[in-house]
Amino acid sequence: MSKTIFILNGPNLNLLGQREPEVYGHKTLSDIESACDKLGQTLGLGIKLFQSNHEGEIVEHIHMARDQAAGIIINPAAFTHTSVAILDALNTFDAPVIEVHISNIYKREPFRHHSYISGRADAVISGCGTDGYTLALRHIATLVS
Ligand code: CA2
Repeated sequence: MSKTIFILNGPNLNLLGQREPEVYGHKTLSDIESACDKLGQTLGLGIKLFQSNHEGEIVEHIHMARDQAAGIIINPAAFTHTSVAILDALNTFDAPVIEVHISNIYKREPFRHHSYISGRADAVISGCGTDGYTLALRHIATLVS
C-alpha cells in the first residue's frame, strides 16, 4: 500500500483563487489538490488534503497523521505566527514535516517574519506561489523513501 502524505491548510486558504490573486495567485485549493494528487501518483504517494479555519481541527488532524501519514506538508496560514498548539502537535509526529507558504513571508509585514513552526519543520518553502506544494511533495518523497 502506498504511503500517505497529509497536506494541511490553515485559516482563509479556502478562499484561494477568489481574493488577493496578486499575493496568493489564481489557483484554488482544489487545483492544488489535483496537482498534488497527480504528482503523488507518479511518486507512489497518496495525498490527503485538509483545510480548516479552526486551530483545534488542525491539531486533531496532526494527531490522526501519527497513525495515518508518512509525512506532513503544512501551510498553517496565520496560525504560523501564533500557534504553540500546532507546534506542540507537530512535535508529537515522528516523521518529516515541510512548512509551505505561498507568499514570501520575509518580504511582508514584520509580524509574519516569525514562525512557530519552522523550528520543527524539516524544510520550509516560502515565496514559490502555489507551486510550493508540489515542490514540497517532491522533497518529502525523498525524505520518506
Ligand atoms: O503565504 C502564505 O501561504 C501564508 O501562510 C498565507 C496566510 C498568511 O497569514 C501567512 O502569513 C502567509 C494567509 C492565508 C490567507 O489566505 C487567503 C487566500 C485568499 C484570499 C485571501 C486570503
